[in-house]
Amino acid sequence: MHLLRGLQLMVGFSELIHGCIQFDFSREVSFSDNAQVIGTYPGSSKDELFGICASRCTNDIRCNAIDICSENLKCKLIRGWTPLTPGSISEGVCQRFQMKCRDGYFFDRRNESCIQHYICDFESHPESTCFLSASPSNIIWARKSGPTGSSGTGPTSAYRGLYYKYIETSSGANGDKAILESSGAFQAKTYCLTMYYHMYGGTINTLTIRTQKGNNAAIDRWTLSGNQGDFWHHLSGVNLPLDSQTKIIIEATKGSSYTGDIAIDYVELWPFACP
Ligand SMILES: [Ca+2]
Repeated sequence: MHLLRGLQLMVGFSELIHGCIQFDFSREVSFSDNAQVIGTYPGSSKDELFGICASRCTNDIRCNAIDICSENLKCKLIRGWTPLTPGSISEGVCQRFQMKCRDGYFFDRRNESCIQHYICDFESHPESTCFLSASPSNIIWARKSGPTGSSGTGPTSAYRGLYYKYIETSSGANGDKAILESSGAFQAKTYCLTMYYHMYGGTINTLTIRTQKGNNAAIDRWTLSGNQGDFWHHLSGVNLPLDSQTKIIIEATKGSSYTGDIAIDYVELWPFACP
């Protein structure tokens, strides 16, 4: 704790460079583990070593871990290190700390840096990592924890965390729509959207993901209708060609009765095509 707090103060100025703000302890390693060392620096205490190497690592795009070594009081910058099973080895005289990206970023090994990754987990509102906001529509995507208000429809809990978004179908008309839209501008390339959806009930209508460029007609990218059972399902990936003028739309359509609650959780948007 003590070390991490000191580190965050030391590297705070550089967090915007790669979106990284902390190094988490991973395991102990041997001082002679030199395979991917790209720099070794001396210091007078472990705290000082932490500050020296964390700051250098954050500013070196090749670096993604640091070793703090009691032997000879040195710290090391580690390149491209793949996390192993956390734990100790007996000869460990260095503590290895893996670079972590701040919320909304993930470590892209190909480019060896933190790149932006959107997540809508609905655990807070507003949510800084989320790319979706409400759009004027007949009914709303409501944020909810626990079961929905009706039996025989909707989830009993979130897929992840406590909160999810859903459409409440106890009021409104058949065919009413709830719409979430992306609010920012994207780079011109194909993104991959993944999410969890819950479509349980006798009058489930339709969930649709589409893209729309400016005022052009929207294009359906994925759509599903009808009762899918009382489960959270994983949508493993939908390719979305985006650019600065193209938005993402997630639309749920109400069915004929109150047993049509449709829910989503943990929507992620990755800055590359689906694998
Ligand atoms: Ca959630």
